[in-house]
Amino acid sequence: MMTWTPLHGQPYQPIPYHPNRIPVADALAASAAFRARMDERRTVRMFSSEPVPVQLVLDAVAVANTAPSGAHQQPWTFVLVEDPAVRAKIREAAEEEERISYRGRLGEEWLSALRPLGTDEHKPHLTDAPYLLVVFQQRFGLRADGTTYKHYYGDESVGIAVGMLLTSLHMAGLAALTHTPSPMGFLSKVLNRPRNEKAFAVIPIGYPADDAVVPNLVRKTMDQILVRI
Ligand code: IYR
Repeated sequence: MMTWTPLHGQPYQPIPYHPNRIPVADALAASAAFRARMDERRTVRMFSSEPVPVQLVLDAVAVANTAPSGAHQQPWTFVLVEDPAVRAKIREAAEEEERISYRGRLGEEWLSALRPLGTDEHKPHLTDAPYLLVVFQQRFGLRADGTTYKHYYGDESVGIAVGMLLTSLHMAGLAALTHTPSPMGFLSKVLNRPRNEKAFAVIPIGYPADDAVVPNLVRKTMDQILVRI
């Protein structure tokens, strides 16, 4: 395997691609099983502090890194935070922003959309879960010499990568929460990120607490979400 350098400006140099063809019967069985497993995924806000093998999280990040991205620029950086002091700082800053949000900044319409989820400004998961994974979006490419180049479809690319990350974590039996404290500028400072990166999501990862509860949500049905023409 070659080491990564920006593709930007390089010529088109295709290579053959022959992935394993899965027999249809196996594919149907595997996809039905996968669909059922994914239907069990829930966003969790109550975590156990029970330790989690770090390899499970590293594998999920490696899967996220396989996501398709605009011009294959992979405009993401994952910061895995275990240090309790750093996590306490993040929790303090996030709760301060959320207090302002929940006490008026969000507005009545947004607050009533959130009511069924039972969320509020208290964010114990930021310190309870064994890991906090902070996902940053690289707004532009930054070379070692300080020069920059444009990144394309950054929001879409990082969104897809986070989707793949959440899928992997779930398949490893882990719970996660896609938390987007707003504004998130404090994360760049606390985690000392370079000027081309902005925080995209904070993802606590761990096992659910023994007494965890989740909102009683119902998913849309296939006829509500799929149009076949
Ligand atoms: N960021 C806030 C509010 C919030 C917003 C949405 I949209 C949610 O789906 C959930 C929460 C918070 O984390 O509480």
